[in-house]
Amino acid sequence: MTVENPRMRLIIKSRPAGGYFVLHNNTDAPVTLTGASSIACGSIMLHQSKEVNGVEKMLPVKSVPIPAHGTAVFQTGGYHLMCMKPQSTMTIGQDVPIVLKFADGKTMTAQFRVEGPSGQ
Ligand SMILES: [Cu+2]
Repeated sequence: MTVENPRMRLIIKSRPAGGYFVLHNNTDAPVTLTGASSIACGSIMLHQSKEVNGVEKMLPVKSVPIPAHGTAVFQTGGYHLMCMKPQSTMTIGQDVPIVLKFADGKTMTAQFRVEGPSGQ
């Protein structure tokens, strides 16, 4: 498994921050992302943005499947991590560690770069 371009988008610290990345499954078996956690976030939810009756809504999802040799894209308007309570270490320009959790019990940690509202 590899994580490409991991980043958090911080609007203001009192609001949840979105986490975006591309997850590559380089193995011969499908894997399922079931959650994430971070000391920088309080808690993290898996979300999917969907248009419902012309309004974009964020819905919680239990898991995200990644096929063998496939990818899952976490981006604005789609799947993303939701850092519910950004902590003081969540500072623009810094990296924060995010632990990704999988259905088989394995975890991996990636350093997410914290960006401002416009992605700088
Ligand atoms: Cu969200």
